[in-house]
Amino acid sequence: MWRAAGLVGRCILATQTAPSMAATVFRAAAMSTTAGGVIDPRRMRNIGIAAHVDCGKSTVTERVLYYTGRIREMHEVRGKTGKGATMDSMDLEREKGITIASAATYTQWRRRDAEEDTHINIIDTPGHVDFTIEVERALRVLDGAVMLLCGVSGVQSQTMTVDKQMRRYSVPRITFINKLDRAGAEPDTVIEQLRSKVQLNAAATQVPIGLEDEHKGVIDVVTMEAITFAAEDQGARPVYSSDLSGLPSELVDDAHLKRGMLLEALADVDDDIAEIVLNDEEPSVADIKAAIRRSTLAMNFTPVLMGSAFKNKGVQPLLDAVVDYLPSPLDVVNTALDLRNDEASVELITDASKSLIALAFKLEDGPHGTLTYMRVYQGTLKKGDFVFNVSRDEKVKVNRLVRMHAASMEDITVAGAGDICATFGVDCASGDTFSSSRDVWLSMTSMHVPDPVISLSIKPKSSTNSAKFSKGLGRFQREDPTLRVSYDDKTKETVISGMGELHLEVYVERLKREYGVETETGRPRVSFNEGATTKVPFNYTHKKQSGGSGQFGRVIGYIEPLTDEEVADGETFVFEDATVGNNIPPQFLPAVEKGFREAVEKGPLTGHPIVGVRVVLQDGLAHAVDSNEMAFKIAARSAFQEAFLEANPIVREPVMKVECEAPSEFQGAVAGQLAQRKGVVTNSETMGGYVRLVADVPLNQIFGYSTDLRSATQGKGEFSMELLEFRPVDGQTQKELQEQFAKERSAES
Ligand SMILES: Nc1nc2c(ncn2[C@@H]2O[C@H](COP(=O)(O)OP(=O)(O)OP(=O)(O)O)[C@@H](O)[C@H]2O)c(=O)[nH]1
Ligand SMILES: *[C@@H]1O[C@H](CO)[C@@H](O)[C@H](O)[C@H]1NC(C)=O
Ligand SMILES: *[C@@H]1O[C@H](CO)[C@@H](O)[C@H](O)[C@H]1NC(C)=O
Repeated sequence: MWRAAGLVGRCILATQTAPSMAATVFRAAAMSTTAGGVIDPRRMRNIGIAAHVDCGKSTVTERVLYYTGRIREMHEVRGKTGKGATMDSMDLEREKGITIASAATYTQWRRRDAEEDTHINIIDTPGHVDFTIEVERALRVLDGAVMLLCGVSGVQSQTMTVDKQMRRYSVPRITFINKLDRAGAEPDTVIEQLRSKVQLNAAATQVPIGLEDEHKGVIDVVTMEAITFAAEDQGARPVYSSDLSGLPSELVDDAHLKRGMLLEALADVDDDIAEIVLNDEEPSVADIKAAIRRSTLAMNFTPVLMGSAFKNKGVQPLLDAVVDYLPSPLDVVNTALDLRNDEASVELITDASKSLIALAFKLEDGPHGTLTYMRVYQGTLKKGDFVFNVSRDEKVKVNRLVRMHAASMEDITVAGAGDICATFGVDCASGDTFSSSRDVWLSMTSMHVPDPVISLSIKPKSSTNSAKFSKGLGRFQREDPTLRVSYDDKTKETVISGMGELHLEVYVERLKREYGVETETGRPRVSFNEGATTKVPFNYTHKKQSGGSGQFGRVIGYIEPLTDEEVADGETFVFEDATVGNNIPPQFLPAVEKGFREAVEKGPLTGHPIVGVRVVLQDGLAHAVDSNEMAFKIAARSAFQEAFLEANPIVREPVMKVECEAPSEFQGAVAGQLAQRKGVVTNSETMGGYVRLVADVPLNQIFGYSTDLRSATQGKGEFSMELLEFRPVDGQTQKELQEQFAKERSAES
């Protein structure tokens, strides 16, 4: 759908009036023959709305799209109030159209008194607790966030999860307390909780005019203006008034009090405002706004706004705050990894005239094919251009560029640095980096994919679903390199492996929700591995003389564990050819290496792979007639197997770094459960009624932990985990694993 005419004019005008923009940028915009142009990154905001369930994220997003003119009607969001049941199918269809399901939605907002629009991309932030690569990428492409809280329930343990995500990815945020119309709304309490429980330097920039049924609007304590919203026009035209005389005096007093608290909170972290306040001077509105912006970007302050999205109150001032206080792409430092230089980090420059670096961060299957969402970090992505897939050294043509609106899609010809757009027909994986030429080897994502730590057999409940099942898994695999899908020939089962129980559960759930495939899964299995601990020489001869042509091959050398540095670098197996002379004819060397590689695939103790060994081949012997590739491969494999058993082999298991949070009264219970699961607590801290415990726990001990934790904490505890390292299991466990493997093997034969 084309709705670009107005936009073109504005964009070009915008570019012209920005004197510091590079001249090349302007040319790029002017040259484009159809709609679109490069947007000045200073007038761009890429934001996420971070909230846990039921805070009103959908309602807020919908009101934002309504007030910014992207949708024409307000709907009850997803018919939760029962209205949905009576909607006819056309309404449902329309409702679907505006459901903000897309990974990024574009809109424009003209801030009060501003001369130009700000271009806002709202990025959908998945709310999962665990840190899958997909969550990580979504959070990575946004520059700032609006954190939503409910004015009644305030800070909950899920808020802590949201907080952790924001901190982890260094996302500056503003806070909006929603639902002030609800009985029991207490914004002051919520702000107090933000300060004490979440430990944010938070202060109100608004006070409510009335709460619950009486909620009419807010007083902006920066400008000391009352902002009210009329019910008749669905709050579309907020009324600003600096005459507060009609308001109850307690309310005005409260506004003055909160203004003082705001200045105090800012003075704590901002020298400029501190100086003004210390000199007993009155800071100007501009001074205060600048200080709020600086300290929000520095992530040592969050301004708190409030209202009721449902009752159409407070949304426009929130949008103004997005423009005023959240970072533009120019305010954020982004780096890429130089693949030709040991993944050294390189700072990217948000400049449309530089060479292109763009990241594909999300794939979405839609009626028109697969849509690939991209964030342009540097340079300009143009329709018709060829871009290079850095991960694969491949050239792809960008046939179509679009911007996703709430209910429609707009074709564009260029997207400049800082912008977010989508492409069709670029069949790639999420996480791929694109550049403008073969000479640029910068990548936004590391090529090191961590090894999976857990696996699960999985099959569709009904065989009629097997096509959808494969399609879904194929898609997830493309999106997430840490998810592996394999087929076990022996058991005839599909096996998925990944970074943790939750990681796999997310995909099992997504198969159900997005592909309608119910599945049956086996017991999760931990990915152990085996390793050598000492250096052991080998001298192995494979010899067979049975009737016709025989087989002969000898390999001499040693095996040894890799150094810690090599392991840290991600090495798992190293083969070194240190032979001199031609005792092993060169044509057989690849077969020798192949034999060693086959040997490490399945360790003799537990059947899990052997990692962290080096094989050094020093010498060998061949026979003029009987030597061949097969003979050398077998010699190598057998040599390794013999030597490995003498190298004091060990079994290692993944040990996770587990972070738990729960109200302090449950500290004992949580610590006890961790100890029961062989966890070692490495850190614990309490903050405002909450305790946070960090522990090293073997993954094998974690199964079912989320249920246990919930029941021990009345549902208030939460945890997340990530791989810390692989560690040798204790002697007893090793014995058990070996016995179990031996039993399985004898059952097979
Ligand atoms: N009273 C009141 N209710 C609201 C407000 N905003 C949202 N709600 C209601 O709260 C419920 C949840 O709102 P949603 O917008 O669906 O919240 P969400 O955070 O997207 O929730 P999930 O979709 O479950 O993640 C709905 O019934 C909304 O109508 C508000 O400002 N006041
Ligand atoms: C780019 O490279 C990645 C990683 O090798 C690959 O998975 C993807 O399919 C490639 N994309 C294209 C468009 O070829
Ligand atoms: C390897 O074994 C062979 C046969 O047993 C022996 O003749 C040879 O000397 C050994 N080589 C080394 C380096 O030990």
